[in-house]
Amino acid sequence: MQKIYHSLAERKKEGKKSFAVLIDPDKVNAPAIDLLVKKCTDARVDYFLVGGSLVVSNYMDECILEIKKRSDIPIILFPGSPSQVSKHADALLYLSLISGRNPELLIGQHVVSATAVKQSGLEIMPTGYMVIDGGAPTTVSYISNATPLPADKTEIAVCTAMAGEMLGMKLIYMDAGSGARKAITENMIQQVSKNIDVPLIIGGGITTAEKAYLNCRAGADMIVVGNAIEKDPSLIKELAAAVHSVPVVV
Ligand code: 1GP
Repeated sequence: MQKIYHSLAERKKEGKKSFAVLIDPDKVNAPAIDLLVKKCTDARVDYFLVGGSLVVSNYMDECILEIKKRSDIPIILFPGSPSQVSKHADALLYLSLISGRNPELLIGQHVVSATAVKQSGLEIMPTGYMVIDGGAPTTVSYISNATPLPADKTEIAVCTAMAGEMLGMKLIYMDAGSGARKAITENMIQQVSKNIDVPLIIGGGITTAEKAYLNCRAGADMIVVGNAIEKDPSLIKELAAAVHSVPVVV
């Protein structure tokens, strides 16, 4: 059953916004996970995303198990490569980099890893992944070998998201890249969200509760934050509160 997707779609229908904390397995250990999970549980974080454009440690499975030991918050994989598929998670963002023109990330790696992904038993959520220029090269822009979508070309973003949805993607994820200097503009979020019906995930360079709030007001259904929380875990509470305080508009 598509349990997690169902919850996301329902939340969107009800106009509820979600907050997800991105955990990079390279940057945590058990004590750090312990602290993080406590803070996320207290702040009523909706989802954990686990993964990254480049994960070099061998800590993926263990990291997920450590989180699971401590909380019921659903864990969604956000993999930079097929090697990051862990059966211990609850669901997988099955990413196709639709903003780029690198066939490997549109379909190539999916073919190579199809059997393993299917056998993982994970809930698969087909996701149109769009990397938006965040003002400086990010790991994702380098690793993907694909040009990010220009930050001011709103019409290209809209058409890309629409095409992704019509191709059958169940989610659209617009990402300025981890640690982006400039997060995605509210204008782009608003235009894209107006033109698609599937849930819209926004991440990359979000460092304040105000930005998270404005992004949701503009039409984001889920906000993802990684870097800012790694630097200051006390932000979790205010970010989650800001996202959850957005008035319901359906
Ligand atoms: C990156 O969208 C995520 O893929 C989160 O970005 O680390 O900048 O919050 P940050």
